[in-house]
Amino acid sequence: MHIRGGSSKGLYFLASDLPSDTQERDQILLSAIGRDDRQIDGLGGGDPLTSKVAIVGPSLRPDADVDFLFVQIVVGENRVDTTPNCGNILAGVGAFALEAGLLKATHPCTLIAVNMLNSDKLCELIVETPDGNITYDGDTSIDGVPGFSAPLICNYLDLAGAVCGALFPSKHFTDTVHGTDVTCIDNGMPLVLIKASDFGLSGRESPAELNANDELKQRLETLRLTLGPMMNLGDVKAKSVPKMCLISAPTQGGLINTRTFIPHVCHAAVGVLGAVSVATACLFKDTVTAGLVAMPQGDTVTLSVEHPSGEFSVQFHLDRSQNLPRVDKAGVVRTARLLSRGTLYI
Ligand code: NQM
Repeated sequence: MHIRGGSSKGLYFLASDLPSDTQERDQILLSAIGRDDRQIDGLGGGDPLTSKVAIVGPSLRPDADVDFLFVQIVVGENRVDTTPNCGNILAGVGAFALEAGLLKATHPCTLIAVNMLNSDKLCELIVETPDGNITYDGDTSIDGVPGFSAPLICNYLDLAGAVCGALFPSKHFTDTVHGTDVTCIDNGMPLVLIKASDFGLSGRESPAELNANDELKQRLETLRLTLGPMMNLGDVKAKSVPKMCLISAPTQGGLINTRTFIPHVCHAAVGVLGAVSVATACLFKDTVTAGLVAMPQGDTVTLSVEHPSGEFSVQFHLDRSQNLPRVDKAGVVRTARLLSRGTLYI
């Protein structure tokens, strides 16, 4: 099936329809999405946000309903990356599991526990299924997607260090690398935060403007390659993480403003887990967000992360019983839609 999940879209496969040999599997996925930068001979759209794959099957974990593996096809490089997860493609997993008959829907909603294989963490999806049938119609709008659809809730449990093994994998709130202050964080997505002003930018530039700035992209890549091993990710030359996020003060009443490189192209919006990781950094006073953000107070907080095409709100349930706050649950609202189902020729 071809499904829009949040502000991305991808091909969703039943795990049982793909070979278990990963090399053979990856060749099929590359042929399906496309191998060149325009992906002219496949179904991708030449953009990282439309070059994604979900592989879904029944879960062996007693506390999960389905297993989900996310695969990023790296545009124009004829290779795949399974290191990060993707919160947008995850949003379509509930629809796929129901449409494919992996699960039976209940009325009026269906709760689906997804085991995210990329990180071995759980996410609860709450999908609208009136009378036991999935509906895509509704009045919820998300930035980056035109129109309105049925809302679906994604509640992430225990994301800290999902990919890098620790929330602050470099063991510091702030590091200074090549003369630049950075915060390395992983609350679901490995991210490097840098103040836009450190590069002489306002942080309000358009993605097109930033994508045309070769000197900026070179400086970001130099930092990324140095920070990869410090974040327990090893050599990240061929990996799509860490993503690089330029931060600045909010301009629309939100918590913080962002421009995220994923990792070489500036995102038109912000990734789901990317937004969760940025918002998490804002809870700690010694990260590079200090001075830019009003520190969130309270145990349940809704935080708005501004991005080039609007804002993305995350709701955190915090445990403040220890010295430092801990995000117990991160909730986001997304929408998804089945675009097509059929036979793929490779
Ligand atoms: O951060 C883009 C997207 C994403 C990933 C990316 C995502 C996430 O917008 O959870 O959703 O960071 O490559 O789909």
